[in-house]
Amino acid sequence: MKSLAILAFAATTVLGHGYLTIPSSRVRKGYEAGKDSCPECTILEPVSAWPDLDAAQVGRSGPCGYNARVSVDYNTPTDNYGQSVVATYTAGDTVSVQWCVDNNGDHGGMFSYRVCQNQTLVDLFLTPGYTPTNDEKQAAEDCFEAGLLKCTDVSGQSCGYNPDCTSGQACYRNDWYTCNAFSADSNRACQGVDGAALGSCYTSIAGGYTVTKKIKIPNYSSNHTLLSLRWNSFQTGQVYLTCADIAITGGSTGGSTTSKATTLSTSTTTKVSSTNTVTTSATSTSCATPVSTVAVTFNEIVTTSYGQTVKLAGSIAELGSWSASSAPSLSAAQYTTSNHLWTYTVNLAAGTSFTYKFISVASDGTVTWESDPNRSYTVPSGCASAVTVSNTWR
Ligand SMILES: [Cu+2]
Repeated sequence: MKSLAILAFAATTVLGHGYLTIPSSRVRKGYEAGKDSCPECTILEPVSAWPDLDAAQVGRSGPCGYNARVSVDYNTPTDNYGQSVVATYTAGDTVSVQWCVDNNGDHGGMFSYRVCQNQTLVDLFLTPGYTPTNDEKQAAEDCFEAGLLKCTDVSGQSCGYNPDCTSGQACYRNDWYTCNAFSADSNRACQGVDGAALGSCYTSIAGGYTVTKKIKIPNYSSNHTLLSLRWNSFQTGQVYLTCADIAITGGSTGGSTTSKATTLSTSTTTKVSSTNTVTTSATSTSCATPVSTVAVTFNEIVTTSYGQTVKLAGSIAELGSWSASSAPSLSAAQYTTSNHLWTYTVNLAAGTSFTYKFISVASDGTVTWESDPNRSYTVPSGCASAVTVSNTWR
């Protein structure tokens, strides 16, 4: 491991961004408590954010976000947020929600609100002091994606397509919410949703604009769950994830609301099975003409020195059936001093599930495996013929 170091993306060159403000997100409460000086800087990067809105794996950001500027993981409840709800909604009701976009970082794109109806998974994010693993964060994210609160579920709300997206692209969908054209002369990008005045909400960099939409609360009950906002940037390889602690009453499909006392003991025993279950179920077909083969691009951020090779070993034959010598090599063609990116694209049958790890092979042949646990992935069975899976060496 001497020759490898995880690359830290210390700073982003693009200023400004956004976060969930109504209901009050953990990020907003962290800012209000003085724990976060840049609430709009909770960013997942660098990832493939466009045009496939679901392609990016969430990594340490999870569904609640990680702010690398201030090193705060919002997936972990603290005294300032996460231990009580900020709003109680009634199942089936239509309510207004809002996020705030910074004037210097209005990257356009699309956004979605989601509720994960698997209380066991959500409880991992409600346990004070507990930081979910990256696999738990991804399992939860898959559950949130499956729990999309569709724009089109709100009667009377007009749901448009993004002007920067063309028919046939994965972003061409109106169940997500869309910002206006990135280069529009007026009402441009996300500011264009409300057309609100500068400073209508707080951001630390250049002042913010509100972005307001209506969501329909799902038919679900929980005395403590999470509403997550995911904004995929059009301009940059960035995704913004924030969440708010909410309650939902009156739902008929009632999720069992695990008490705090039992959360810790159950969560530790259900991690692996819940990860696998959710990953599989989240890839169910939702497409008129599903593709049979998907070009899966694996991105791995890993700092290497001259002579090193990075390979992708996994449980399926295409990835060498766990044999380091048979595992395919990644390409360093896109590796730069500022972006330590290795990539590999492989055609896999839709629906294929497998586990994998990246390995590093030194010039003398010494093999270094990533740390446990194995990564897992299921090739989506949908319309997308190409997807990107983004990872960072661990
Ligand atoms: Cu930005």
